[in-house]
Amino acid sequence: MQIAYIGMGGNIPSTAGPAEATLVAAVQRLGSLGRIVAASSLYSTEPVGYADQPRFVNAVVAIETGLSARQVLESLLCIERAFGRDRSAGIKDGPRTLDLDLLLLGDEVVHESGLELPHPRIAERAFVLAPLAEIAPDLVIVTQGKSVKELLQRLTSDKTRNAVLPLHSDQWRAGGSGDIGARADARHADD
Ligand code: PH2
Ligand code: MG
Ligand code: MG
Repeated sequence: MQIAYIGMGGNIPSTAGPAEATLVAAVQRLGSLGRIVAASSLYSTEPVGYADQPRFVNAVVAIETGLSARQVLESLLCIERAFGRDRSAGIKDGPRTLDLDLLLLGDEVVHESGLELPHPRIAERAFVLAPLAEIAPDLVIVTQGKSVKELLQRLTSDKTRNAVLPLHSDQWRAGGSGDIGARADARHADD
């Protein structure tokens, strides 16, 4: 078993509703990959790469899984399609209903076509590092030789102040990710 960290994002409505509702529904589907052990808050984030589009909703979840990196990737693509993602259409870095990125799988380092681990752009993206820092601040990204917290500090400046804002969402906390908090509380009560 290893921990897979999955980046979630979206900025246009899917059949599940607006991006927030898509992520709520999608995290439930992610339960089919293994046991969800942590989920960040949702964040409202400034689009990176292609500016002329709505803000994104982003989050990161951690899943304990026995699947291989390829198997995780295939499952993520399948869930993206279920929420209307069409990879043959659209602009690079442009609007999307749902994007699920495999960021890390344990300490695996992989350089294959269509599959790079750790995710090659992890250190440049506050919309990934901020939610990841919420659930795994001391995790070291082997290819960077730095922890998530250190990488995020390096990115944070006045310019990026409004780029990544936590979003309060009852829907998200009441959905798949809310169960995690409840389980942690229950465990604490038994201790
Ligand atoms: N995803 C991209 C490109 N730009 N910007 C934000 N804020 N959030 C994303 O998830 C995102 C992006 C390509 O996957
Ligand atoms: Mg992607
Ligand atoms: Mg992406």
